[in-house]
Amino acid sequence: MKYIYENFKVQAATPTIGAYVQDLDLTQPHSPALYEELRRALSDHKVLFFRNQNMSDDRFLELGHSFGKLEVHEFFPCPENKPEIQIITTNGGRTGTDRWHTDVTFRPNPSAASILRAKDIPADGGGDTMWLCTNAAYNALSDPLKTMLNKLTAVHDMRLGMTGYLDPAVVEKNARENPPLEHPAVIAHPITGKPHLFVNSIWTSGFRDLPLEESKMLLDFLNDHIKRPEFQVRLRWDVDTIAIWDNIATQHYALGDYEYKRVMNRMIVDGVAPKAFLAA
Ligand SMILES: O=C(O)CCC(=O)C(=O)O
Ligand SMILES: [Fe+2]
Repeated sequence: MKYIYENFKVQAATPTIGAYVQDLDLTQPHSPALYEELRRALSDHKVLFFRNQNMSDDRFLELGHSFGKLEVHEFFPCPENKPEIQIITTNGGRTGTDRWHTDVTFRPNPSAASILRAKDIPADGGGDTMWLCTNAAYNALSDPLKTMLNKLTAVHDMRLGMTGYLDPAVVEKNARENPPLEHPAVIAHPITGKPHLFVNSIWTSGFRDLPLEESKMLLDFLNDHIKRPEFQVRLRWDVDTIAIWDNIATQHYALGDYEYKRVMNRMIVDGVAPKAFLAA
């Protein structure tokens, strides 16, 4: 489908997910109408990519605030007086984000969106990020399976994804503060109303009302099903590339195929409690 935008050009990366936003200079301030159009482009394409945006932290914050209230994170370092910007440094290998996931689904209100800017990316490649569309993954299922999933509730458990990646004492503390909780297995997107499969490989422990064996079988199937390349897009980063993703509409995977310092700046937009696509 072709969408019309007034303030910038949008080049779809795939028919399903991802788009490059062109003819837009984010180093300059912009009108509320332009940011509104950017939010529409995000709804249309689920992930937006911007190249060569050598913007100040103030402009970066303006971009973040235009998508909603920004999370303040105590865990990561930040630029001085800008606690909404997280500085995330990794060295490749098993970072934990090299697994398909939607961010923080163990929270009652998982993030609505994330904004990531590459600050230091060596020229040799590696450290790409991939996204997949959870609406396309849902739509590709058979009607009988959709009907079943529409009625199921999934359990999300922070301990599951963190164990083995963080110090056991840190896992314990975090798990105590975030006990397991439930979300519908298929949610209605809060903006578009479309159905999205809402289970992922690192936080979802199973389905509340299924016996263990059936729960495991179904979850394993879904976590395999979502990996079809037709649902995915892949971004090669350059310094000052920015990606904005709709967290509820997607899963992502950060490749660990590099051995250098990779530095990113990140902002997280607060979300709402996911609602079932079909009320039981
Ligand atoms: O570093 C990346 O490319 C993404 C890492 C990730 O999972 C996140 O920022 O939520
Ligand atoms: Fe993530």
